[in-house]
Amino acid sequence: MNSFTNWRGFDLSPRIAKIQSAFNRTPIASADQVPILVNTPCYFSFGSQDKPVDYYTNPASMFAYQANGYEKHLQLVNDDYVPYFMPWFGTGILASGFGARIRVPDDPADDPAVAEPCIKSPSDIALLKLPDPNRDGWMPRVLDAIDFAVSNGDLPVGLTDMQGPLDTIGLMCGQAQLYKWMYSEPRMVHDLFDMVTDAFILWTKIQKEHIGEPLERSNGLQGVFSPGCGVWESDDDLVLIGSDLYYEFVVPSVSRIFETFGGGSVHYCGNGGQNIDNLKQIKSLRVINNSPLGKFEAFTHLVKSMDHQVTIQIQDASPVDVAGYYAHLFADLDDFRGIMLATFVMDNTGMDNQGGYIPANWDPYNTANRVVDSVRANIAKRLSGEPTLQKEDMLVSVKVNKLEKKEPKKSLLSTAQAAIIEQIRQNLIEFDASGVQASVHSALDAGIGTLDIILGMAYGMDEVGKMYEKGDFFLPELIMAGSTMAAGMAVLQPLLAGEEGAGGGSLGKVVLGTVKGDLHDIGKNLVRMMLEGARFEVIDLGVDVPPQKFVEALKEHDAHLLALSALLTTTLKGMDDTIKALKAAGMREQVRVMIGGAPISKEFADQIGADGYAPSAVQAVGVAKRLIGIEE
Ligand code: B1M
Repeated sequence: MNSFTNWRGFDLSPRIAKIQSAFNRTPIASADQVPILVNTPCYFSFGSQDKPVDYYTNPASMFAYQANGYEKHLQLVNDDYVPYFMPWFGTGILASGFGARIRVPDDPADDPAVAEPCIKSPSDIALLKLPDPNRDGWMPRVLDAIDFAVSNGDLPVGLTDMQGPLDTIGLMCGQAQLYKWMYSEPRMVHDLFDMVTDAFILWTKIQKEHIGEPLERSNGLQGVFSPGCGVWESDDDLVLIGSDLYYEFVVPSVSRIFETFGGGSVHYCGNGGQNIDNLKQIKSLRVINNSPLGKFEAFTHLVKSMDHQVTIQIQDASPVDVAGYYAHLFADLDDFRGIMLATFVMDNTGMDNQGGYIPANWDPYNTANRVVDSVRANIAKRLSGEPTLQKEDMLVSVKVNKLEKKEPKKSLLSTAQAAIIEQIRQNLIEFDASGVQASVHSALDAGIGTLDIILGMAYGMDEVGKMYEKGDFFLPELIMAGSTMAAGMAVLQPLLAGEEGAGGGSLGKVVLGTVKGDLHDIGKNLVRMMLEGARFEVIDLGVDVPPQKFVEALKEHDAHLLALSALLTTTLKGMDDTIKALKAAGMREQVRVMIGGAPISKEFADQIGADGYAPSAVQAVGVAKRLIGIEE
């Protein structure tokens, strides 16, 4: 399907030419020259309402849904969209080839995703084999869908979802485990990256063989007709890790992939500012596909740092406040060379100006046209030197928090004892687990009480937490600090058990979990680590936990604190349902409920009658203590 310039009577050549010029980064003289591609209908299920029930089991159904939607789109929307068939089966395809189990959603408005990691310990890695795409995991489903579309359809066919090696290994190991191993087992993690990179390349080549396209070109990448490069990979987790780890483990692997396919596109959501210099190091990088998620300054910084060396695709969900969102997004840009809008409209969900998703009651095609008009109008203003924002709408620059220098508390410890506590703090912020254990032993030998030793570690944790909030540390460093603290606590555990009743033992039991329908657990695991570090006993029920399971666990463990996490707007309801289940079981009075996760706000917590809300894992400890009546 090489000369795809006309489809079902629509002339696509002017659109293709416009997209080609964005890939060539041709200077832009008028707003019309910036390609705007609005994906309606979305190929994924999140935020949709009418996906056929057999979407993931019947290639004919997936094809018909997409093709019919594109036809309607071409009739109704005034954008530059060029359709292709996206064989979409969720984000876990490559990981499933290595043995990760895919959770099949009950609800057609939900996407398949990896249910749990398949690598539990470093020794499992030695047993891994390169996947066989004709046999392993969900790879054969993708190939069947491609084969169906090639033989029976009238659309060009693109690659499936391509989570890159960083995300795929994160799904295989669990992100927290992976980040720990990056520090403690770097050789092993390098071997894993080599193997997953080989598998990624093999998997892409086989899809291309089935599609019948050359290595260095692709019909479509992530919903976008992409004449400029052969492959894409999602590096969503680059927002979670700092630049040293990304440089060491990811840059060589993605470079190898992109060199094999004549250039490629990296996708990530949100603010990846710490890794922009690393992105520039990736060989044959042609496109950055970013969902700014309302991080306007970060997006402007990305565009300016890239200095038109690559094409930049903006891939946010359509905002509810269409005019306001794009006025902010383009406020500080005046050169639109190589910029494309590649957004998507969900049937019943829109994005707020902070990147959170909220219910929307709209006609997607009409919304798509509003997006097109607003983007063109804002770009036209910037090209003619006009502001897109009134002065009062300008964003106030984000304040960078400086680390407070705390006055050391007056201590009853001798100078020698205080030096040991300082050593413990130092071991903790250097993630030195054996060092912290040795220092804890020295502290006990020097007659220091367990509570002072824990305070020394907690002070180090507090410092790490502040560096995380300031953006000097990232998720892996928080995880390393947590596991260093756990090593120190292991030395104290037998003594704490003896001190129970004297105030030295557990502060209380907490039942924790991510609510039904939601598989995100990175934040929840951080909350567990922080609570355990603060001496709570945590009963972690994992992810996708139905309300009744929370109720049963609270009864079984005689726990009075319930901590709920959620990352998807669509699963927030699970928190409300869980509180209702507590009421139905007659337990609401005895149990305090705290909630958290990126889409949660204090208002939402109040609305569903939760007792506490914490915006971060660090703050979760304070909230938990307050709820059980401990003032800090
Ligand atoms: Co998903 N994902 N994801 N994802 N993912 C987001 C969250 C998203 C914002 C990306 C986007 O918009 N493009 C979006 C959600 C939008 C929304 O609803 N608001 C999204 C989506 C849509 C999806 C899928 C639906 C995509 C699809 O398949 N179509 C799908 C859903 C699967 C499912 O759950 N059913 C999906 C899948 C995945 C992966 C499996 C690939 C992976 C998850 C891996 C895992 O968790 N094991 C994943 C990831 C990694 C992300 C991003 C990249 C990172 C999320 C994260 O872990 N952040 C995210 C995009 C982004 O943020 N750039 C995205 C770091 C973590 C430390 O933060 O969890 O907020 P967070 O926790 C914080 C605080 O919120 C707080 O403490 C933590 C640390 O301070 N906190 C609490 C959390 N819980 C708390 C509880 C408390 C107190 C504080 O008290 C009890």
